[in-house]
Amino acid sequence: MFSLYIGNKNYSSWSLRPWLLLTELDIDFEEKLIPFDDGNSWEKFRKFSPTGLVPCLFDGDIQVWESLAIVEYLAEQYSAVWPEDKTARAWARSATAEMHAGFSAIRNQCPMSVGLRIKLHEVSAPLQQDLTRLDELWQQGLDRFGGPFLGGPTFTAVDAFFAPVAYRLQTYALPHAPRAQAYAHHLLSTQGMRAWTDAALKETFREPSHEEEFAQLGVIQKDLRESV
Ligand SMILES: N[C@@H](CCC(=O)N[C@@H](CS)C(=O)NCC(=O)O)C(=O)O
Repeated sequence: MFSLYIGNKNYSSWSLRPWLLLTELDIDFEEKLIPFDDGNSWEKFRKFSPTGLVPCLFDGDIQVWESLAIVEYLAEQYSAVWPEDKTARAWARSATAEMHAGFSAIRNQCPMSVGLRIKLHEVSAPLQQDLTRLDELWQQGLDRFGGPFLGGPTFTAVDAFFAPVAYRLQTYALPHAPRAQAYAHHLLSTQGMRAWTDAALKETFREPSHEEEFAQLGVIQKDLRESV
């Protein structure tokens, strides 16, 4: 059986990706949630991950780190990881790689918090550019492959990679096109995302550095997490 090491569900966007893929594809795995240590997790995480980062997957004694490598490792055993159609598969791999390496303004200026609702002080020009590209990319996938997922009728790795963005659009009420909104809503309503959301909202752990960052980014309007 697989073991997947992840961080706190409220914060850890990279952990969400392979966790959601395994969950939505109904692949059996053991979840190993190791809480962050407020910027000092490196030594603790190095015990199971060579980069000191989560996620990290074990398949027996085979260790796979980096979310994209985990997805490709799983794809060797489960064809449902990528869309069946060759064109959709090529598009999904490209969009997934773009998410993994790009969208840095969304990732850095809107860190993931499942439970907070924040009104940003400003939507910077780089953030607006990422949002414009996101609308374009999502619309393209949905139009070309017929939805309701980005690569066609089934949930695949490309949806898992954009799942944290669905949380970010919700948390920061980021401006986006109606089509993108409908897709984000659809993602948030999958059984896997509902399970992740429920668990994240139950977490009583708070990482001070993350919490401080949220408070600096804008006005916190709601905190839906269980109180500490
Ligand atoms: N490129 C890596 C990114 C992994 C990453 O940055 N993980 C964050 C959590 S979302 C982490 O482990 N941070 C350590 C910490 O905050 O102490 C991947 O794709 O897996």
